[in-house]
Amino acid sequence: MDSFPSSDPMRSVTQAEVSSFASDGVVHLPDIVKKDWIELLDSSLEKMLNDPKMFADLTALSNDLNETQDLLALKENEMKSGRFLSGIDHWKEDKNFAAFAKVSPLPSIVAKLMNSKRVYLYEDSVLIKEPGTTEETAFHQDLGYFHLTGESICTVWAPLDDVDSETGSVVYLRSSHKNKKVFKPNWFVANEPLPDTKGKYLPNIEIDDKKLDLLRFDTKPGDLVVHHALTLHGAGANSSATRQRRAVSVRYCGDDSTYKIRSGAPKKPHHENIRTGDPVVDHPDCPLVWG
Ligand SMILES: O=C(O)CCC(=O)C(=O)O
Repeated sequence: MDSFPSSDPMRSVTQAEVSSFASDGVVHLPDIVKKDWIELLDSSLEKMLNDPKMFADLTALSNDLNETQDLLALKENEMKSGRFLSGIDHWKEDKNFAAFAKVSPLPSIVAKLMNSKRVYLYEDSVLIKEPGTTEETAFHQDLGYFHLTGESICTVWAPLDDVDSETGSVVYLRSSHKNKKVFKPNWFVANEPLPDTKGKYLPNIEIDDKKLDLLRFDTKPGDLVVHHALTLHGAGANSSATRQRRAVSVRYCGDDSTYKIRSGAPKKPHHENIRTGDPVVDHPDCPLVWG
């Protein structure tokens, strides 16, 4: 039997943090998860990185989407820059990722922030920006990618390295979740929407727009940043020559969530048997992890 670190957080979520999540659509929770959990993810990630099938190279995708870049500049860029790598649903293959998503302190923290009796695991993602990655994460909203609707849907972003503006901290438009609009999901490294998607076009937001109320946090392993699925967010490039920036996002939904099949959004095999309006219930591909 595998034994994992405690499911208890290092400290309680405060009432002020619950209020910040509700009003800002995002909250930074410093020193809340034991480093042992992060070390488990670290060791799994190390192994996964040896297998190129585990991750999509978003730097290559960005180069494909950016038709204006000429070939010479592209070659130069490829030689100098690091890659933005992304993977999804590692919890289905890897026991450490599964434990982090299901039995770490995350489900109880999310239940408290969303004021939800039940919490279901929707998916996880890995987001790596190697030193010298020039790609920014384009501003987007998570809900447009999810076949879900409801108030209690969120993402927990867990850094595996110290992250700051130099290495690509995530930037959130304060209170943007209150707008309630669902925007078309984009390619993540370009503002262009995914084909066949419905909804409004995303506003064009620059990561350093001083006129907007943008929130960013310096974070370290053991911290979490939790954002509402309607909150607009993006992230900077990793301009450090030596520091990597790795993070794991885990996405959850709660009590009032129902399925909503969104045209053009990526589907998982179990979504084929689901119809809009079906309630989210415990399922091997969307398991109940709290309540
Ligand atoms: O880490 C990043 O670059 C972006 C993270 C993000 O957008 C997310 O997890 O929803």
